[in-house]
Amino acid sequence: MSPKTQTIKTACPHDCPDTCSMIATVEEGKLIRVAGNPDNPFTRGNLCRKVAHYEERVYSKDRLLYPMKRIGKKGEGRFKRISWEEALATIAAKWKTILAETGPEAILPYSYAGTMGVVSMTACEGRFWNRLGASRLLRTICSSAAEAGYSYVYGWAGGMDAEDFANSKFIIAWGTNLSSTNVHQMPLVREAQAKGGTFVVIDPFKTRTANAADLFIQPKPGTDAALALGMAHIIFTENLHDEAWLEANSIGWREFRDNCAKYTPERVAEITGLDAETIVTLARRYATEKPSSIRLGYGMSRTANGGSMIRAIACLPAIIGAWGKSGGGLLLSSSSHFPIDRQAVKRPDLVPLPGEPSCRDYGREIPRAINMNEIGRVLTETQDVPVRSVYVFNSNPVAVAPNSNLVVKGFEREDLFCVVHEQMMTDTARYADILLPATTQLEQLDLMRSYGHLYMNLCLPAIVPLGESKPNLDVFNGLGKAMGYTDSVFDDTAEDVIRAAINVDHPFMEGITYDYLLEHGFAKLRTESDIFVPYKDNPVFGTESGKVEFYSEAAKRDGYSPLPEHDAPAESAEADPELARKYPINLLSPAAHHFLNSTFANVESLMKSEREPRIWTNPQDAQERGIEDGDTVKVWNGRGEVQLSAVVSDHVKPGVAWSPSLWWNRDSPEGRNVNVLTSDRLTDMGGGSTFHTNLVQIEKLAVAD
Ligand SMILES: Nc1nc2c(c(=O)[nH]1)N[C@H]1C(S)=C(S)[C@@H](COP(=O)(O)OP(=O)(O)OC[C@H]3O[C@@H](n4cnc5c(=O)[nH]c(N)nc54)[C@H](O)[C@@H]3O)O[C@H]1N2
Ligand SMILES: Nc1nc2c(c(=O)[nH]1)N[C@H]1C(S)=C(S)[C@@H](COP(=O)(O)OP(=O)(O)OC[C@H]3O[C@@H](n4cnc5c(=O)[nH]c(N)nc54)[C@H](O)[C@@H]3O)O[C@H]1N2
Ligand SMILES: [Mo]
Repeated sequence: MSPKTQTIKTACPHDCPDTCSMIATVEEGKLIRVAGNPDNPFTRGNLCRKVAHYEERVYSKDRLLYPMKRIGKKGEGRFKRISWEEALATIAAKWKTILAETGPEAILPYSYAGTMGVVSMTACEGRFWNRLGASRLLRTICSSAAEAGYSYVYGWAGGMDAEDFANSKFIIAWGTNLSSTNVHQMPLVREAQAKGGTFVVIDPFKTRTANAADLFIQPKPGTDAALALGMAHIIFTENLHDEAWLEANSIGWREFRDNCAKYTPERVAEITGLDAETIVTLARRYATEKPSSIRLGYGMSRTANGGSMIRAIACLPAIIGAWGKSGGGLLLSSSSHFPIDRQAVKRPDLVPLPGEPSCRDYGREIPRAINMNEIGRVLTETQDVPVRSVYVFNSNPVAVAPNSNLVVKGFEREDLFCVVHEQMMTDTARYADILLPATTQLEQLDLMRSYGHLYMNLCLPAIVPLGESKPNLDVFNGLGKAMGYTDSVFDDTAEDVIRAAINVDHPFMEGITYDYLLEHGFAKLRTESDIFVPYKDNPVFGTESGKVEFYSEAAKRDGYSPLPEHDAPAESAEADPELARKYPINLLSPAAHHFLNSTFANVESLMKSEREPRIWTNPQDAQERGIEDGDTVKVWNGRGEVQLSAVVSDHVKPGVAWSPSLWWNRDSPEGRNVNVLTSDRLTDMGGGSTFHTNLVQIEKLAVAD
């Protein structure tokens, strides 16, 4: 290695369960390459296709390098360079006017997980916005339905150690496409298979993950609650449940058992479209080939009945007494295992000072909350306090939010003062009045938790910021000062935030200090055993009763059935036959292999691999419409219309189509991606997104002669 070559320990910041430990190689100040850190037992030295050539993204021609102000029409993308001083002063002046005239709830931060950093995401969602008293954003686009469904059973707390799947005899990947979305989980699955274990995939689409499965089960979308309750019924009737464990650790299991009796194999077969035999075999094997485990994804919960589906599936490991034993249980998310000091990071104590405009002027104790899935409606419909300004960071709503024709209409509003802080000239950035350049993770200091494993990573900056780009925290500190706030919190550095975050008295954090992380880069939470086995001895769950709640008073209070049930998702043939006659195809729109939501969808090599905006349709549906493989098709419903290239394939069953997310509007035919079709209806629980519950019609696009 030449003396001018340096290696720096960092981690991938993107919204993915794997959160890989990375080593960046820098030569003369330039990022040459990134590699997976071979010392991390989960990363194992490998990066996914998307991140393996991260230098392509860091030095992308789309990078924003200077603050700019709009000089063209909204969305046109014409800007003029300005200084940071002018940018911050313009924003502060505009916001002070809005504060005086309408109050701080007229200002809406819109952000998600463009970076998952404790500094750049968690701290920046709180702090400045709390002090301003702005509208709160309900960050529901991804995981909230699943969390709500899971919580009724267990209270919210994590699950299995991802590394413990290697010790399972029977693994179900249920509604998650691990080979694309959780790549580093797959070697652990293969380890289990090599030891004789069975790997099952349950998905309405034959995914890459399904290709690695010993058993692939393809139910109709939105019917998994029926499948899980049917499995439970078989387990109870064949006496395969663990009665001693249920007696000691749960409430309501007998009522649950009795209620499951209506989910007979025949009825479940009818609902799911599976053979009764398949359902019975799956239940028996799951209950007897122990230890058995379930990897549950957030993906499938983005269905109108997603909360109920997750709730029903979550009951299964408790029935068979899978918890507390290595290789058994379930993993939805590991994020709640990380005991960081959220108060110190987010600073909920910061509020507008007495006499300053606040939500109290509207009779509210805390600022009103806006569901991010409804951003289109919120920006276009009358509100008691109108949204007059939106500040977007860590997100690209014009491309990623559902019902996007309405989202665009909102962002087109001439009277909406729109600030976007971004790394790239995204579809959303084009709508900014003031556009601010953001650093990438390679240019900033941060701390990463993970929602897929138990390793914490310190990310050191590898290169100096490109152009005049700045990290989120620096911008919020600058905005705090421009607003005239004198609170010392706006002098905090990223290192201050990280040190405060990990300064907790918790056994999982023993010895994980800033200095330890500086030296080692990453650390696994210090759980009792190297492989964490939750709910081992006399477990206490996070529910009101402290037990697993098959019967949930909390659910009942919230207006749901106290016992898990299957109900057909809204906007399905069962729930709305009239709509289904017009739009007979159920469109699923999950993660693309080579993109991460809309991130990486501007990296040329990855665009090439993803080919073009496509839709998978069954040969029977295609034939009925005269569609051949490769044809351009028009896909539409009451919300809008897009053009996609057809892949005629039996990877989907008749009546179902699949279009991965997400191409930029910029690179989509007629400037519109699949989210024109997706619904802004919320899930049954948790106010989540419903990217998989959309009825559409498809036809071959007539070629003009
Ligand atoms: N390559 C890549 N990786 C990613 C992402 C990405 O966009 N691309 N996104 C990241 C993010 S933000 C997240 S939240 C995670 C999501 O990761 P996953 O949880 O794996 O989510 P998806 O791939 O969106 O959806 C998973 C599967 O759910 C299936 N599905 C849809 N409806 C149903 C149903 O009713 N029942 C069942 N059983 N399955 C159903 C879809 O066909 C899909 O294959 O991945 C992260 N990783
Ligand atoms: N049709 C369909 N739509 C979907 C989904 C789907 O499955 N189907 N998935 C949904 C899901 S699960 C999710 S999580 C959402 C995700 O939606 P988003 O959170 O909007 O995710 P991305 O598209 O990855 O956009 C993140 C943006 O943040 C920027 N960014 C990254 N780091 C930083 C930083 O440090 N500072 C600033 N200021 N910006 C930064 C990136 O450049 C990128 O443009 O999309 C949802 N949309
Ligand atoms: Mo997500």
